[in-house]
Amino acid sequence: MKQSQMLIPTLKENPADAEIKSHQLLVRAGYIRQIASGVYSFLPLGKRVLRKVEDIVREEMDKAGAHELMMPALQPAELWQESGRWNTYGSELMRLHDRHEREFALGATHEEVITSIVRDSIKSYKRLPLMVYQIQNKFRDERRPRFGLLRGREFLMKDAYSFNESFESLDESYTQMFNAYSKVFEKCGLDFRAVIADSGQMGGKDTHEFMVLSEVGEDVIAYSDTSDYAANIEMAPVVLDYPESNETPLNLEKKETPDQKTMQEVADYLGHDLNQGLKSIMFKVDERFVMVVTRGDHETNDIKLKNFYDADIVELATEEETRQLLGTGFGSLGPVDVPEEVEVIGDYAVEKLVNVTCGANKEGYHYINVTPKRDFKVKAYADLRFIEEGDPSPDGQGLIKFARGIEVGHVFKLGTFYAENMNASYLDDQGKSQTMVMGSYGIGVSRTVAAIVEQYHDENGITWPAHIAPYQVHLLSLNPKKDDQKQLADELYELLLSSGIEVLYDDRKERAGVKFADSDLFGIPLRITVGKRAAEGIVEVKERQSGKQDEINQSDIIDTVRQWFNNK
Ligand code: 9G3
Repeated sequence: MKQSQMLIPTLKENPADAEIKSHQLLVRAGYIRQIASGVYSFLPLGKRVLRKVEDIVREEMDKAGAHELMMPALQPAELWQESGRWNTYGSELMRLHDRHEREFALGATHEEVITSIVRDSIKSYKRLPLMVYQIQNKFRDERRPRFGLLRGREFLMKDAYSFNESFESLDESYTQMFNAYSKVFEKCGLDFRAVIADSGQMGGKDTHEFMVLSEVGEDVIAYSDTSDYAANIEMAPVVLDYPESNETPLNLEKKETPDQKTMQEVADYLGHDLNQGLKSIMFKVDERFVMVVTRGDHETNDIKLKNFYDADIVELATEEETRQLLGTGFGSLGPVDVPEEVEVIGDYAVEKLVNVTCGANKEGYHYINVTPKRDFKVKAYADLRFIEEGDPSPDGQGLIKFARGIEVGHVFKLGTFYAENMNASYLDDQGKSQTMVMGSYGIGVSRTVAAIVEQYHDENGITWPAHIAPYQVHLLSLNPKKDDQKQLADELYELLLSSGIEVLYDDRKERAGVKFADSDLFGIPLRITVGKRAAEGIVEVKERQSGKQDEINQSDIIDTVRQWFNNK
């Protein structure tokens, strides 16, 4: 392609709202443009990269025995009412009315649609397992879209669905998809980890997330420093056995703690460490009010809390709700003598404590010498806190460390949730009707493009892996006004094209400096520059990633380019 005829609007400066490298570089290099918060256009260079990633995904899905189809983005509300999810998703599910005032959703995911198709067309065990997939834009009205393509409101996803006779068969499909995902992300050149994840709203049990390691990742991975254990911190279990305390319980006492607001201030005022205080947080869990009590230095894990109650909604109680319930604000909450409409649950780390402090549910007062076993009742003790660095790895090998990750893939064992709710059944080999078992498998294709840029860039721009770049060769003619240079460059362009090499030709009437700067931004793996030595048939070849450059004779160009890519 000739740049003089293309839409590649490069920018010298980072756009104001772009905080991370992938967002900055994809915009500056003219790959994407935002048209609304979290909504992007892929311009020609960006579209070519998107297609390269799609093709890698498509190849591995097809090899895994999945068949590509295309479902609509417009989904009738009735399907989500059948599955029961119309009301479990709030304003994140984008909804609209058609001209007849009928309700629709813009597809955030397609479990309902595919189940409605399969239940009407698959009746016999002989047709299972079935694995289908699509690559299509999804719509999710994120509260805070940010980081460019990493968290958008319309984004490209590959979503696959398996329909199985049994959980054993689902395990096979799941493993096939798991392995296919590993190949996809290896081919994308990504440094990734498959981590044990939380199945969240989807029900089902096992799920894994594929995380690209990156400091700008929103997710935190808890991994073992000696084994291959890795889990999303949301679900990583704490497997500590807390020792019995050998302290003698002292008498409970109420102490004035005037103007001490934070846990640390109270601890300092009463002369103890954070871990000798109790932290009490009020939550609304579906319709109930729950006080979660943790050790002062720990944090409540709201995903574990949600799973403990198998709840739909978990959110912090407001200060006024708390005041109505307990007669005090957040500064001095505690589990001693709470009204029965407040359920108290504690993290395991609290159960065996002796002589600790907690709020007295009275402004400016705290209890000291609190012994949980003696001084307050809990509905239960459970694993409710976030795992921390240094905690033992749940697999019993080594200690936990943290890394940040970008979730680019997620595989789920759904079980029978959708098939039950939507009557997707089949006749088994005894002619008996059975409920189908399902899996669902997603890759964020547009998010993967951004994740690759996060791992492949330098101070001058993007440095794409060879098979992801929008073109293989960037051909520059430095001074098209000089006939010998223009003629050689035009010839080389035709030669490269006719040799089947993907070439972007910078034939613009721009200064050399502009061409080099844009070329570094684009990140195309090989650059061929036609300059002063054109008359001798000599051109310069430069590798974008390594910066290595040579001068070669024009007759060696095709072999040089072919060999370079064959080794990638
Ligand atoms: C919604 C909205 C957001 C959502 C969902 C539904 C996440 C939703 C989970 C999944 C599960 C798998 C198929 C591909 C792989 C992931 N966010 N999920 O179901 F209505 Cl607004 O999407 N689906």
